[in-house]
Amino acid sequence: MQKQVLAIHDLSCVGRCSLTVALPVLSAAGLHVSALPTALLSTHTGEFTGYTYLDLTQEMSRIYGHFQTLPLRFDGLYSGFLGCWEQLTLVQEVFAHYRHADTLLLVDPVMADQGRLYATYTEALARDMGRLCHQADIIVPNLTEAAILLEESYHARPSFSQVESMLRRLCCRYGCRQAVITGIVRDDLLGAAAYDADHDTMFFHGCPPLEQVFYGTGDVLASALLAGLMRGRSLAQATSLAVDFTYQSMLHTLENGLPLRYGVAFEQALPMLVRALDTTPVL
Ligand code: PXL
Repeated sequence: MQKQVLAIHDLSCVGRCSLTVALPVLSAAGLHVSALPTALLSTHTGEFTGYTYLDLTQEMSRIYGHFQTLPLRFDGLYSGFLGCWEQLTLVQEVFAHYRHADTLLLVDPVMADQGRLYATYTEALARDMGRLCHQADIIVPNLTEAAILLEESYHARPSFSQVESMLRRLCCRYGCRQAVITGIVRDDLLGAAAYDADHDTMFFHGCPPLEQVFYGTGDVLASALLAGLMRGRSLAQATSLAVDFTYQSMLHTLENGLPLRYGVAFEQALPMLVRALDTTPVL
């Protein structure tokens, strides 16, 4: 049976991120993906000015109302960028409604990067993002978001033992089984660190760091991670795959020469993701 995922993110029309990344990546992985858009923007909010912003909270309630009249069943629930604080309650309700024993609930607590909150995010929304993490099986913050969730100050280059401690405390505090922190440097490699609380196992996978600042890589990585997990891969396998896919997307972006604010060329790395999903054994 084809698995179904509900992706709850904004639609930024230009500058590949959120839904314009999540939908194609999950679809390429063979998943049936539906969307619940949180906001409509002309571009994402990093390095663009003058963008339009339409909060979709009211429309989300109407869309969810219609969903409830349909026999929908989701095997994966995936949230990211939210439009405003009021949406937290609605997304919590959607999660509670569609979660069943086998659902995988992934929360990417999108709110900040490099020590700074995103332009449209309020302190209240960031403070309460933990409410969604409490419902999650797996959370995928970057280092800034992990620090906010743990109510501690942000350090750009923590030691790996500090990262391990953050992962353990995130799982303990929010009651999730797994956590992945992105943007981790270890042994001169840049990648993601993953923790499985059920087995108390830690895992890191990285690639050579690139000096440029890319956009939308968190969404590329989290979407590929979810794709791997939904296709039955272990946390370690899915993390490696997601890091490699993100790295390949960044390399293709540099080949293309388009300004980096337009997001990464994940489209050109999709064949690699699909091949890996078709050939990596399900352990
Ligand atoms: O990739 C995270 C993200 C998602 N959506 C919007 C953003 C950002 C990051 O800047 O601005 C609208």
